[in-house]
Amino acid sequence: MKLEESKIIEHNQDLINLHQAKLSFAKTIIPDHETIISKLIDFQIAIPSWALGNGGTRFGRFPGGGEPRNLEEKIEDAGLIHQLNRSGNAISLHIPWDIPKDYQAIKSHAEAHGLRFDAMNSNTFQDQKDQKESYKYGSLQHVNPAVRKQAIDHNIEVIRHGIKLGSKSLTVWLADGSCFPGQLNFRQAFQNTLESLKEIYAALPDDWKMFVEYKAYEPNFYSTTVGDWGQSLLYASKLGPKAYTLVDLGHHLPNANIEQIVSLLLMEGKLGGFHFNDSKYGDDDLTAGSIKPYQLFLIFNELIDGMDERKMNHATGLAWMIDASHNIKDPLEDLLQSVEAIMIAYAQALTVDRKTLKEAQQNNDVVRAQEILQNSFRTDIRPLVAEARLRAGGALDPIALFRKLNVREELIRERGRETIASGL
Ligand code: PSV
Ligand code: MN
Repeated sequence: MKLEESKIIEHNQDLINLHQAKLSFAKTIIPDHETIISKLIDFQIAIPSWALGNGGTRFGRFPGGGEPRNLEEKIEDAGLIHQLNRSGNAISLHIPWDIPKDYQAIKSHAEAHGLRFDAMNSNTFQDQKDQKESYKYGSLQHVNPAVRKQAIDHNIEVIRHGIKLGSKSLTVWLADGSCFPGQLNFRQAFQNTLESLKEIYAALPDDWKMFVEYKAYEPNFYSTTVGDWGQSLLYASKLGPKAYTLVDLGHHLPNANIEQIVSLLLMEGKLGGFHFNDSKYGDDDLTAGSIKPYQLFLIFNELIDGMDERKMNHATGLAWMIDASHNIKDPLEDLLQSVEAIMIAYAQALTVDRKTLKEAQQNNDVVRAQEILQNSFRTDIRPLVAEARLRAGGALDPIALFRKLNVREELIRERGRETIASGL
């Protein structure tokens, strides 16, 4: 399903007066607003194919209806989000859930929706039907070389799918670890994983990147073989220049200082990608910015600081993606909210007066430093975010338009109420 462009124009006309009033006030209090708007227009966040349906929890799943039934429909849904906000021009696929039947046709379908293919994701955390070896006790870390080989081959196959789609990166997230003390020899698990990753790395095309995603726990509850940023950085450093750490916001132990992690990874030139979501307790996969918006802002503050230091392009220097799951919200509305929260945090961080902040830091003026950050966080930047959307051809209020056009009802009519998105 595609929206008629005239509906977006009509919607914007209805809201334009109020928007202009808010914008002109924002412009009076935010210096450099034109630069911020143009950076916001450039900034794009990839949508994961597995977040377009209702994920549920291990206790139950409550389908919302009209969920995408195949890769084509997942692309259409990601395209819808992009049409509404013009900030999500890429989709990230998970193999084997999203294996295309016809690569050229899928590529053209994505192009027709203004999308390209972001990082490819492998899956060695589940056993697939007819799979020879089981991943019950790990994949790349496994004590049995046959299991490791199967997992390595799978990752290489994922790279091949990605090459045909024009993707440029592979994200490896491993569920590998142990549930009980004594189950695993930590050093052997690390070495096995490293050797396996080296074989995958060797299959990467020259212009590709490999992202090593870490996670503190779950599904293993005693140890995880890529459990934190230190371990991920070790793998990435040992692998070589095409390997980077990927930070998923939900993959830390409670109260971890993620902004500091981000800052140091950037300093080392080893931060590669991001999975945005939010959490209260663990890997809750909630809407970005819904629980800890100040943390999201502080993370962006470090991202901008570190990227500017290395002269990196904000839009293209790192792989930006949402990785969330929706239990009770409409997935498309939830993703629209996430993108909005990310854009707001990015825009707020762009307003930080870095020169004065540096002076405050040099003078140990703690109060001033806090004032600078909180001033940026508490300034209502939303009119600039809306203006960027408007100029890029999106809707001033994407969720309001999504509801007004009865998009979900239309999708249910087209696809049915009981559909299940392939994958999670
Ligand atoms: C694991 O929790 C994770 O964050 C990884 O990125 C996976 O690939 C994704 O979720 C989907 O299972
Ligand atoms: Mn993730």
